Amino acid sequence: MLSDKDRIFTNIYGLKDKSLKGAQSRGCWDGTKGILEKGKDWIIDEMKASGLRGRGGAGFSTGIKWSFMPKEVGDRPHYLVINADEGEPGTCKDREIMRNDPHTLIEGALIASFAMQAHACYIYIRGEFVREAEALQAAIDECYENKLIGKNNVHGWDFDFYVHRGAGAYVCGEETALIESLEGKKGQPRLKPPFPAGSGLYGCPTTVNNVESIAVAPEILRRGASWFAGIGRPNNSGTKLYGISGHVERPCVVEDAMGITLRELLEKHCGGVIGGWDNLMAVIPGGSSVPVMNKEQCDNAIMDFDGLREHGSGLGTAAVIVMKKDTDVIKAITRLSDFYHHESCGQCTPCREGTGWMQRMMHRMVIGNATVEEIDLLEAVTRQVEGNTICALGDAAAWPIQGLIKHFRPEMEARIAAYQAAKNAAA
Ligand code: L3W
Ligand code: SF4
Repeated sequence: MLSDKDRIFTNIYGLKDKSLKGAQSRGCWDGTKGILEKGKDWIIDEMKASGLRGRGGAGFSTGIKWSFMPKEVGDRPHYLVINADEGEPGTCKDREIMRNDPHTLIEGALIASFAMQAHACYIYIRGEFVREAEALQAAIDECYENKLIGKNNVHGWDFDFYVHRGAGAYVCGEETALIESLEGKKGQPRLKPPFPAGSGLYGCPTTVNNVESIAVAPEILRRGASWFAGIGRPNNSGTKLYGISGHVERPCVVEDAMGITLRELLEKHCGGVIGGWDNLMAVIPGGSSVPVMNKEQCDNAIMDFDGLREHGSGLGTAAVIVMKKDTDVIKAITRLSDFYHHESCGQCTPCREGTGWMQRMMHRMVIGNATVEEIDLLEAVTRQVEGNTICALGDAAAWPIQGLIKHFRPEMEARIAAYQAAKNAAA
């Protein structure tokens, strides 16, 4: 269990003063210049040693990602881009950072930019996050006024921070679509490689990181990599913001240790599942892009990358969507199929066509207007989409359905049988 002193975010519920003065009283911007004076190599090595894995969903090592940037700046400027296009269904953790603890993010952006020799950071914020963009801009303005950032600032590293508001496309959370959109183009993912570190924003070396990944960096560097690495399990270290929604008594966003069990997470912070643990039917543990788990899997689920992979699911964005026993899980996954079909950018055929096929089949499955053989056909469609697309949206559309078929096939077959019975009775 995470103690209060190990929490990085001290104002996640907005109960305290979020201004610069308030943030400084809680330790933010403390010793930032000293961190920069230790040098970029020290910072990157420390981030690697902390074991921090990207908090946007993919879990790639943050320190290793930073190390991919060219060591010296040549004729192309370096950029840091922060992905605040938080659009994954169920996910609302970065929103709380920007709204209530924005100085953690700005300080992290300065340090990360220095480590990667970038003088500019663009934050791409979801268009719907109006209040968050305002709160962030107010904090940025305070930092400029107090010379914490900007030209000739007190930290000795010229650094500008720009807020760019998105316009509502989920796919712009994919890093290369985000870059295209920042450049003023249609937000469609690019083929990788090249990765952004080689050719990113305006064709220049760029690193794209999630909000939480950047916001935790200052505390990791202040307290030391071994402190962060000592929380959680090897390869799955640190604290984590979990966003819990659905059928719990008190949905919330909370920071706790990686490696906490799912049951403890729900019972400690959310008052448990409505109707008690035995009333649980299913959980999507990491935002809508990871497979749904059944009750038996939930009984033994450990909330980290490896723990959830053991159950064929994933930590993703750590957005935990809880469903109690009377939930129509087929309908819930159908709703996700609608979402992915709507959000497909359409540039690759398996995703453009496949999300439509999956959506249409799910709409028949939800009322049972299908045959049992078509469940296998649906599974085959998901397998043809998975891994055959430019970006992860195709996988994200396929995996929830695969999880449904794997764990809730009897429910699907019963729905089909009931539909047939009703049809026969009416005939
Ligand atoms: C240089 C290499 N860089 C990998 C970099 C790459 C990227 C990162 C991870 O995200 C996840 C998915 C869902 N040289 C590199 C390299 N990189 N190899 O590392 O890359 P990758 O390809 O593993 O994943 P990704 O496409 O960036 C896919 C999640 O995103 N997702 C939804 C996310 C939603 C939110 C939100 O709402 N906040 O984040 C949808 O699919 O979990 O696993 O930076 O460049 N050799
Ligand atoms: Fe666009 Fe889908 Fe292809 Fe991603 S997988 S590039 S969203 S069509």
